[in-house]
Amino acid sequence: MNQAERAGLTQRQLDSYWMPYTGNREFKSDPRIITAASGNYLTDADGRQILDSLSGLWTCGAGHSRPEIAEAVFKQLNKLDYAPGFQFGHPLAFQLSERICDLAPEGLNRVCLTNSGSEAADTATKIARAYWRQSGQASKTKILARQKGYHGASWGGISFGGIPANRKLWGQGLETDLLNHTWRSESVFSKGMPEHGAELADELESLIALHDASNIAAVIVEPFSGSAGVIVPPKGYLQRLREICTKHNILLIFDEVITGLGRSGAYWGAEAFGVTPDIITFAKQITNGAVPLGGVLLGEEIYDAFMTKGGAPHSVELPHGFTYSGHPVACAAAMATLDILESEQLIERVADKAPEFESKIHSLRGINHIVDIRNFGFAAGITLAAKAGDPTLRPYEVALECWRRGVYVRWGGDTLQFGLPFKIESDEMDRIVSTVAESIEALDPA
Ligand code: PXG
Ligand code: PLP
Repeated sequence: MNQAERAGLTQRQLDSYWMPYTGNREFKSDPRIITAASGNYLTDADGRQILDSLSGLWTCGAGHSRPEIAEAVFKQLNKLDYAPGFQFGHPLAFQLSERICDLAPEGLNRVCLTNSGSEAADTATKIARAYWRQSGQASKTKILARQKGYHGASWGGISFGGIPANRKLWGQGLETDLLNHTWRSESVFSKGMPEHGAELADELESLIALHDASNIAAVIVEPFSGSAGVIVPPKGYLQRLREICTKHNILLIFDEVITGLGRSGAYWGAEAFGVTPDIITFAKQITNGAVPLGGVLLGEEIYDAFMTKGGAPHSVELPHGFTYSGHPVACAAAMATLDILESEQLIERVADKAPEFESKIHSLRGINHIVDIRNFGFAAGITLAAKAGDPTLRPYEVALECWRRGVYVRWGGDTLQFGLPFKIESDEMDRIVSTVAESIEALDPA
């Protein structure tokens, strides 16, 4: 019996679902089925308790199945299950937006709500293009981004995303160009931000020279690249991007779907890295993963460009939105999540414990096949040497061995990725680190 059978699933059920970003053939040959989760642990179909080293998919920092969120969601469903968000409103969407603005870096004081990080990236870049058009500069349409960047799976995200495997199947997307990523072989095993490499940002000047600022709407980057395996920017790099964008009148967008809401040891990567963009996108941790919700934060200068050019007063200034934008149940989950982050001081906790995590994860240096370790806040990535000419094989094998040993570790490309639960205990950190070491050793005994 495999886990699907033990979970009561039929082969037809297993076959019916085309799983996202999954090796469906491999998965269905030996399914890994999660049936419950609580705190820092997942429960699988065998009833095993599995330590969650990625907080779901970077989503559940406050721990799984929080009763406060469940209660808020249940109450909301009974009171107002849904309200049309186009031309009508409900209180929670406004209250949540104000609260996010209160937490935002100075100057970012307007919020759009979406259902996911992909929609947030689409929304942010659509607003950037429309903003320039509203401002009489309609030729500013190109979106610049960065190699190894991840901005979701919709047409926007795959057009300006920089992970090769996510692009190759789809053909032509939007007009974009990509900066180089900031991973450098000289900087391997850097703790936190690499000392050197700020000058990599100067490549933006070359791309601007090539395309001309009059054709560029925005630059979108993750403060640190998450999906690519936690690639942390060199000291001074983001400051330099900010200066160049300001100099050339190009909007700077930080995609904070992973770095936002605590993961960086601050509410925003912008705060942790000391650089304020023009637009921030967020998702994931905003509801602790319990209900889909994302959004975009921007300043009133952008908002006002639409309000003052919107035509007749009853006309729609931004013809954009989703059926579920600002869904009351998602807003209720977000309010409960922000309550928890504040009352349990979880972001302060991440900042306090990040140095402990840094030293523990870097203690893996020297283990066979580990060729780089990177970290920031409660995030880390480990690069493993290619096996049999395939860079993706070893991370997959190691992560599955970790799963067998009771620790959920995310693999992607040539990396293992960690996004610790904010309430992780020291012995649980130790267990993650020792399980990775033992798994590598077990697969390939010296
Ligand atoms: N931007 C960033 C920076 C992200 O990390 C998205 C946008 C898209 O969000 P949605 O909600 O549409 O998936 C993401 C999502 C991983 C992993 O293992 C990362 C994401 C999703 C799934 C897995 O690193 N990031
Ligand atoms: N497709 C059709 C036919 C629709 O009517 C709608 C929304 O009304 C959509 C797609 C978009 O759905 P959503 O607003 O949930 O993104």
